[in-house]
Amino acid sequence: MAGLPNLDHYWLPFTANRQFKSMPRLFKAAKGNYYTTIDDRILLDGTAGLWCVAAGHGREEIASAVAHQLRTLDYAPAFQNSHPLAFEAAERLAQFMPHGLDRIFFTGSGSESADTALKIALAYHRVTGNPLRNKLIGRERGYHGVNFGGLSVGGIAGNSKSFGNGLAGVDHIRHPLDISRNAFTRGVPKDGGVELANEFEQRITTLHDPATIAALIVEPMQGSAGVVLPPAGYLKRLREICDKYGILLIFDEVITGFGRLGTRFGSDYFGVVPDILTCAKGLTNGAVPMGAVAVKREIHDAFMSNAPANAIELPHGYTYTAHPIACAAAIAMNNIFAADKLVERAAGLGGHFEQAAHSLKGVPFVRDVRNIGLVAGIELEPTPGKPGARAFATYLKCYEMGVLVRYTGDVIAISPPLTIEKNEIDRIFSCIAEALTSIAAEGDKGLDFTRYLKDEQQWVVPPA
Ligand code: PXG
Repeated sequence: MAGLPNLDHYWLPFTANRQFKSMPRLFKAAKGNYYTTIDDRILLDGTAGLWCVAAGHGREEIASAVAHQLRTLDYAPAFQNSHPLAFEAAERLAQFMPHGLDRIFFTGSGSESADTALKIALAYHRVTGNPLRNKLIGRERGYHGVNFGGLSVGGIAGNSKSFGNGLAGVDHIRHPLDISRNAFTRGVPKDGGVELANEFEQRITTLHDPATIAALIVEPMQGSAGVVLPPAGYLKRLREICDKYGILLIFDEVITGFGRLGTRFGSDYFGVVPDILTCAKGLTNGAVPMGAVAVKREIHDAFMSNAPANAIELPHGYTYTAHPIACAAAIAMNNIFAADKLVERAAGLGGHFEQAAHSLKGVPFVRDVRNIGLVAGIELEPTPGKPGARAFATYLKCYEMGVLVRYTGDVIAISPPLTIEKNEIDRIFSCIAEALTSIAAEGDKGLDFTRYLKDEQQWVVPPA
């Protein structure tokens, strides 16, 4: 067993730091669909890291491309200069994108992609002579990262309430989750999509002048806020309303991109093409931080033809835009998608995955199972006064049993690498069933997190 590092200095993101440091969960290696922890547990990765390791861990193709690039060109200035891999990565990504989204702006993350997309939308209207189109619409329960733009159009109060007022001129439409009507639906709910989308039109016409709306941003499937699926027809109707009023439609595909739904993008799954599409995560298999914004050619060209000659068309970008290492990883990942037929693989596993996920119906506390592609959300009855406690206990019990699951609120979210095998899918869901059954049997004791991971707790070096 490896010793614990000094835990004092690192401030973990989106983590209960004090609790974490009382029971640290540290990974030291990963290969294929498995992690190894520093106390040599082997964990089946039910979450593809954080939805990002689509091709499984430790891909040699990515490692060698990155190592080679580091030794050849470690960095090139991103502004006013560039390097060939930036163009090659953009070309490959454009070819992978839904038809028409073939102009690519690179970023360093999903959050940067969201803010970049919002800025492109606002600047597009300005450059095409509509500067009054400057309101942005998001959705309840939407997650578009943590920067101020994405936070403002996002719809999770817990993420934004500590940080002031955010952007002005932002509104939100309703989220589509309706458990009372749709619990245990397999795939997308069949009914209500058009009516729900019509609420967007109703809202912008009664509360705003639609001619003041720059863009609507939605995730085709809401991942972070608990796997919320759009009912049939919903996204198509949003597209129609955007077209009717000249509003840009942005799909945030940070989670739904790169095969997660059994198609390359959520756009392909739903047959709806946005004007702007953001992605990150699976773009490099999570191996190197990178995000991208794909833009319709007409939008890009409007900047090129309307800005004065020799002027910077879009005053936006990052030191690490199209970083050579990230581009090398993205190109290697693009090769893997083709060589391993990963999207087709994910599509082929969808039926088995759905069956396994829905086997949880009837297991203690399970009030809904939602699934699409290789994503499942298992919503639990919350413990009165202790929101999230059951899901946290389930996560810890699964960890003890050798399966990594993710929880958000009272929803367990499963999103394995697309390289997952059928027997591994079965193991993930049977482990969750076993965890919930034992938590139910243990009552309050089952929710006492200090009982879990005793081994790790022993590593904590007592203060001198
Ligand atoms: N948009 C969407 C739709 C996302 O899901 C981001 C933007 C931000 O990406 P970055 O790279 O800035 O983190 C995300 C990120 C979870 C979970 O468990 C989800 C995300 C990140 C971490 C955990 O649901 N999504």
